[in-house]
Amino acid sequence: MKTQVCIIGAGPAGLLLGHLLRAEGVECIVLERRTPEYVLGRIRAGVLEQVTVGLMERLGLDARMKEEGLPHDGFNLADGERLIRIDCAELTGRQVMVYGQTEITRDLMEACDERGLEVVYEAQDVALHGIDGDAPHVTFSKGGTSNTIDARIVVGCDGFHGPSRQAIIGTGGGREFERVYPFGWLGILADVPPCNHELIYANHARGFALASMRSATRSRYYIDVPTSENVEDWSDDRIWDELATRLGPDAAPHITRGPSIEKSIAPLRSYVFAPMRLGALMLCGDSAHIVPPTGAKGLNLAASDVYYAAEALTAFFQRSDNDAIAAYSDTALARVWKAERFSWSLTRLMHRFPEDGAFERAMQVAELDYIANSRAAQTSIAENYVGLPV
Ligand code: RFL
Ligand code: PHB
Repeated sequence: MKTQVCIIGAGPAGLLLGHLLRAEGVECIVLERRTPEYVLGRIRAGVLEQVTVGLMERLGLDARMKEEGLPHDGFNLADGERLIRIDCAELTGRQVMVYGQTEITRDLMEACDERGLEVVYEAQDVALHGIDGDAPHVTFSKGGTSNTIDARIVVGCDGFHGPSRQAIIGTGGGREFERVYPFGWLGILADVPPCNHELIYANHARGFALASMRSATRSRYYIDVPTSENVEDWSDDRIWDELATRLGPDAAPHITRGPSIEKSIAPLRSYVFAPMRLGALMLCGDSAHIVPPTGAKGLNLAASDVYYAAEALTAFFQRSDNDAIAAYSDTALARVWKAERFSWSLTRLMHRFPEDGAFERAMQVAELDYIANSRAAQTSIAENYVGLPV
């Protein structure tokens, strides 16, 4: 097989990039290790920035998002006593969209046939070759048959555990920056109405909690737990009790309990791999960076990488212009680092770290009080939350 761009991974980054390239007449093939059902079964992001919404609009795949998504003007920080509302719409003129990653992925998947985007699911043993030259190829097997794709450019959209970043590391290239946190988020999804019409991030003496949602009838909640914890030890009742305590007196009376339809623990990590390109291989999304979910930035960063990558690849294949590909890593990383900073600082502010003493706790109290009383501080948080410009 031969194509212009071989994309590895059919998560949101890979599918978005594939559709953007097809819309510009660039040939591409997407290779995905899992089945479509498996990809759709992963419950992840819920909050979309304008960059992500804008790409779906540009593709004309925004109809269901406009119909079912929930535009939010703001969100809340809870400090155990009060709710501090961050009014993003008033402070920045922009909103965020609550629409699940599962739904975006479904919208992108369902448009593949009609738009001629070829996705090979259940592609096993995907391996990258010759990425430091200008004639790379990708090998994989499917149903016991070995296949080779010759491409001009390979884009790694294969998440944190995929082979693309490892291919760069294998050449001795690149540098890793990492911070692992001493807790994970235990998430619960349930078909019950949300306890509040906007998200609440809470810092309570017993730990962090987040009240989020997918729709008016489906709620998503999280609490932080030590990384040693097992999800089997957390009955639904135990999670609901903990949420009611941590979310505090404003929210607790409005929590509707119900059976979980999904329950899992996700570790928290900040990670950046630089550069995000080596020769003919570009990295997008979680393959190059991870943020803790506290700022709702992961999927949105994947979308901004894809935006830059699509522009660069279109210039290259339509006009033989290599400048944007050469600049891709620096351009993408400038935005990535700012989102890393925001996610890290919000994580620091809203969680109780086991190593923290009285001083660190006093810093959290002072910062929350500052935010509660400063329009400048609220504006800074709001502009990062709605997403910095691409
Ligand atoms: P993905 O979604 O991991 O997709 C990568 C795809 O590559 C495939 N793959 C391979 N394919 C072929 N061969 C191989 N060897 C392969 N290895 C892997 C995988 O099967 C998969 O289909 O990465 P992508 O596309 O970069 O997207 C990134 C986002 O998924 C991620 O950043 C977000 O989910 C992070 N995140 C959030 N982001 C937000 O913007 N807003 C949020 O509100 C938000 N909440 C969250 C989150 C992530 C969470 N977890 C579980 C990590 C909440 C949680 C709990
Ligand atoms: C979610 O709804 O899953 C969600 C929302 C906001 C976050 C993280 C996750 O910061």
